[in-house]
Amino acid sequence: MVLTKNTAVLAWLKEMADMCQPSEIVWIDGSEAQLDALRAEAVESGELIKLNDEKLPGCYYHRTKPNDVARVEDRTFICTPTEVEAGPINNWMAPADMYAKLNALYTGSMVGRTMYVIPYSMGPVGSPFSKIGIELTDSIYVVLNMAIMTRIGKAVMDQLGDDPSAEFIKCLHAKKDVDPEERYIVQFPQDNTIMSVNSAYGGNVLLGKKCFALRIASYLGKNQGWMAEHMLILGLEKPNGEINYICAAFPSACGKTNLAMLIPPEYLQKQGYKVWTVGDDISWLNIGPDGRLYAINPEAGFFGVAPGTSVKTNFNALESTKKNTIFTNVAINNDDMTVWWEGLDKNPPVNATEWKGAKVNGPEYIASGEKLAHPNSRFTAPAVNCPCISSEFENPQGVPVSAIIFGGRRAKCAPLVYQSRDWQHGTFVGATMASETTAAAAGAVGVVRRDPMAMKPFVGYNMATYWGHWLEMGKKLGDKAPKIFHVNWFRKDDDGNFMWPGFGDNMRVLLWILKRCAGEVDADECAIGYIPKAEDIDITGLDMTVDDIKALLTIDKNEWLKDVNDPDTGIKQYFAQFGDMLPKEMADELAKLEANLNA
Ligand code: OXD
Ligand code: MN
Repeated sequence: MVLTKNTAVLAWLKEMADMCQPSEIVWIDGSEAQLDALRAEAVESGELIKLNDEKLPGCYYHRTKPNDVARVEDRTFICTPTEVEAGPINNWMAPADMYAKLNALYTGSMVGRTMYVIPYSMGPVGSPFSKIGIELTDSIYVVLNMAIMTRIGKAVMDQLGDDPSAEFIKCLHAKKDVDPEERYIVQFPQDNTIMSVNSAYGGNVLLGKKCFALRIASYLGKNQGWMAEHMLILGLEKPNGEINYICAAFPSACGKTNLAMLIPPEYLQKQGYKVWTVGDDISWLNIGPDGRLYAINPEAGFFGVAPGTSVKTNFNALESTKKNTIFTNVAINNDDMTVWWEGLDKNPPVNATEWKGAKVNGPEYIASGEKLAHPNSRFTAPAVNCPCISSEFENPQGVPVSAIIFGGRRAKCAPLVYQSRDWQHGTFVGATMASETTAAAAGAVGVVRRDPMAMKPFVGYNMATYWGHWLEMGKKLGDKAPKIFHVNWFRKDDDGNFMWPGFGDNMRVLLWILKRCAGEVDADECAIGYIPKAEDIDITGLDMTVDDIKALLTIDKNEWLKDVNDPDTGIKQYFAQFGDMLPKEMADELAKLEANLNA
């Protein structure tokens, strides 16, 4: 059944179908009956494996090709009319050349296959801040994941309506041969178009997530006066019932999902403190009628990294995966058809299937140095499963943001927490964000990688223009702007030990941040901004002293000057690549930082 009369949608669909030549076109209406039939079909074909329906009701398993297990930044393109619009840190190709290349790849790619038409809404259907996409795909796995990660179906088409000028994002995905040499993930920001080919891995094919909700949306936001950010959203409830909302941006794999679902230390729980999750990965930020910044989570599920998720590290994420979840590239316990991954517990299954599909003895396999689950194996879990999901999750107006936090993994440089002087300085703090590589990844340890606002792989236009947009938003927000902070949970002492316990204890830092927002606590101004007075970070119940907190808050001026001037990884060097496009305010802030450090 065709779900729309919108002539713009139908014309585009015809053009794509004529190119891909599917044997059948199926509209996804969002009904459970249709999704159930697709699950059955995918189990029949082997695309999905049904898991234990008592222990993991409604859960399925999927395995991707070993060459197709992660986002591919080197094959991701921003095709703006000119190269300068895409900027120096995005891959670029002229749109006409890219369309020609892609059209050749898509031609006949769905012969003998079904093209599914998925209407989806990023954000609650009908929210003034939500946006609509339509993804065409030949993968049932994509349909079923999109059904968890976004709001799909007929209600979305009804919301779009019949006006051919109504805005929607055109998304085309063809699995093709999953050939890594011909894999392309392409955004055409000026055309509201996303094209993905030769992959079946989530981040490359669930086109609502990184491709739309960050790359295309960041570009729309610049033109329409809002922001799309790689940020979690959490609500912190005080014993008196007041809830303040915080957005936080950390580079991929730096613990956004863990912070979003934080469980406070016991002594704070007893006092009545709670944390509520609005989102774990993406925020869309709009200025509300009262002039404050409001956040919605455009997603409806969590596409989380499984390894490392346990009862201890993230109880709420684990609980979220107990029903109606799709697991990708984890290990299977064949004794009871449940799932396992490194870090879940200390009992790898003996009768296991590892992520590539080989039957192995789990403990022996691990002892030989192998991994049962791929390090980037994932769960796709509905947000409604999360025990701490916020009551505001579906609020079409979003939640008012009190604080924005940036952060990274820095062994030495950044203190546990500091506050920027104002929005402009906060924009600079975000723009100069960096994280260090760990021993877990191949290559040198401790190498600084710049990842501005955690948006390096996700900004849909020139990063320098994006900083300019941040500055513009700050001007519009004026004194209603959220306060901007920077945190570092990963500081190490001279022996290489982490100095801060992290996880639930990060709540202690959030409480200081909210006190600063409410003007309830003083801070010391230093070269880089405002740092806490050590005694204002609550250490109740921790095996730490005020001196330990002081050590976490020290600023080593030489380390900071190196961060500014390092010829390979320094801020100056990083900014230089943007040439004239760099906003003057960012150059001014850099000069101020250097002068402060030399004073
Ligand atoms: C993600 C990422 O998958 O940031 O969320 O890579
Ligand atoms: Mn992310």
